[in-house]
Amino acid sequence: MRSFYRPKIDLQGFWKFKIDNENTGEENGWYKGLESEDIIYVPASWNEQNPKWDQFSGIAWYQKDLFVSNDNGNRKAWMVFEGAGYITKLWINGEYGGTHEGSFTQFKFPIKLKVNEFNKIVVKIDNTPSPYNLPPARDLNNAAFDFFNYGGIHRPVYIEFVDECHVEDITVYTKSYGHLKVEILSECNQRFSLRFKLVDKEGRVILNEESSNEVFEKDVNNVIPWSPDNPYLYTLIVEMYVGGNLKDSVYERIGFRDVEVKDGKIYLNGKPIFLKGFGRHEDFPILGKFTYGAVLVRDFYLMRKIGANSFRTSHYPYSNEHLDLADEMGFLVILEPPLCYSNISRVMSQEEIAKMFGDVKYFEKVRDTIKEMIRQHKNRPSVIMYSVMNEPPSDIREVAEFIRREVELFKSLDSSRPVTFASHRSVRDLALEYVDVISLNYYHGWYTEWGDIDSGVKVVAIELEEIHKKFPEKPIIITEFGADAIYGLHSDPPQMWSEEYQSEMIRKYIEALREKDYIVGFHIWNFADFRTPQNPSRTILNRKGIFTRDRQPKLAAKVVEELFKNKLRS
Ligand code: BDP
Repeated sequence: MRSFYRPKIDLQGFWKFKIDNENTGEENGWYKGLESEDIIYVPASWNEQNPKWDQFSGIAWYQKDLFVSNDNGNRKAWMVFEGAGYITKLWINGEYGGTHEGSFTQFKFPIKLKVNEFNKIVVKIDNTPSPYNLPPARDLNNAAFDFFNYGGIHRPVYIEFVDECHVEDITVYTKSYGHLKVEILSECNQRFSLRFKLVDKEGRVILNEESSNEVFEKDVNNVIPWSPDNPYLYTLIVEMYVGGNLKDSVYERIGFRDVEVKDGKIYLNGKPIFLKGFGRHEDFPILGKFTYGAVLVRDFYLMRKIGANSFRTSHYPYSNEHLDLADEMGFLVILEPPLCYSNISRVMSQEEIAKMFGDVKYFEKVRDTIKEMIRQHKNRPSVIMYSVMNEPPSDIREVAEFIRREVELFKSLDSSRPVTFASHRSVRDLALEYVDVISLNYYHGWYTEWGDIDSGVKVVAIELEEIHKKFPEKPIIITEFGADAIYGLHSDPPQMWSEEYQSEMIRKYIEALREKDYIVGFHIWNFADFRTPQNPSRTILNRKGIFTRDRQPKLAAKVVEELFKNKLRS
């Protein structure tokens, strides 16, 4: 939900910064103001802004002094973080303002500001790895996930002012034929009325109706449906009035579309779709986990040029801007919460894993994060499916049961989208029965059968047949496959780590599997190289990108373009 109406103070810029190695900041009253000469930029992770902070994964403090010259008509204020963490704690003028856990979802704290004075905004960020964090890690280089554990205020922060009477949330449901249902969550202890406006791309107001009801339902005539070919967006504006006076105005960019899974296919607006695309990451030199708009534009044009129409938000919910662009440019998104367990056995034992996944408190923490994610992104036409997690150890009974409950939770929060999870347990997975679409990650030819792509592909083909036999009605997406290639490293014949090996592996997987009718998508791992923890199988970056970290093409980019455009269904 966004607003052009609510006054806002953007807190982007330079902040004071101080590392708290011993976690003594709170007892020493740092929340009243920091003594430090260090400067940091927000938004962006702290690590690469100064090589001294690069390997730091603990507690750090931020401070911004803000002169507020206008009380904005006595409005309430809150501070919005679009993403910071892992744990964020806020103080304003020495007064505690709230705590939030999780790096990749938006949250806000109500605040009180002094007018005509400087206000001290102090934020404590705790990015200490822990096995019970989402996702789990033991330390910087020993994590269950294969991406760098960046810390800080990664995404935009701002202060927003609202009237006592305001819209708290909007939920939009659409159907491609023009059905529109809007549910409003409001906060107001006076009588109010709402006005719903729908504006098309050309700026024509095609609907303008008043209602005192918080649920608004309507069939809109002659809508243009949203699809990758024509990602037509409408602007839905909701205004709130008390005694004829405008109190709030918020909007969403919406699309008319529906998603359905049946007879082994995924349908968008009644037509079967085939997903061609990538697992991605939010990762860029110096910025860390902040995705700068210009980089996103380059990425999306590169994806479009190559013939891609889809990606998964591996392995955490992406930023508002990232998904705004998917809505605008017509990409089909699988939205994933920050639940990634690929290397969990490096972090904990089998018993500890079973215990964690059986723990009620753990489920509640996961539930809260999922709720935040869905609340933030539920109105996006681009989000066609949820992936409830990545590579859980789902050959363990307790984990499979956890997934079953998670799927139930997703369905109860949003029954309009199908659900999947990215499995790397293949035929041994105990949770495939719970999902609408089966997603499989395969690295035969890289982590096993290394150096021998043909043998790797054979294993994949056999395992796929076995899974399909067991679940003939479920569509299957290959959500990860790929090989590392060091930019500029060539080899004839193709050998591991060369650009040729990477292109051959991608080509052979797609050529061998594309005829299988039950496969409804290929996501290559990964769109671009990205930074990882240090370990013996990584050279600073994971090199499975078909583009480098600064978005230059490797040999595979051309090969993938040919495959996506000419060898796969559209
Ligand atoms: C998969 C993970 C992904 C990794 C990838 C790899 O889902 O996060 O980066 O393997 O090893 O297991 O490259």
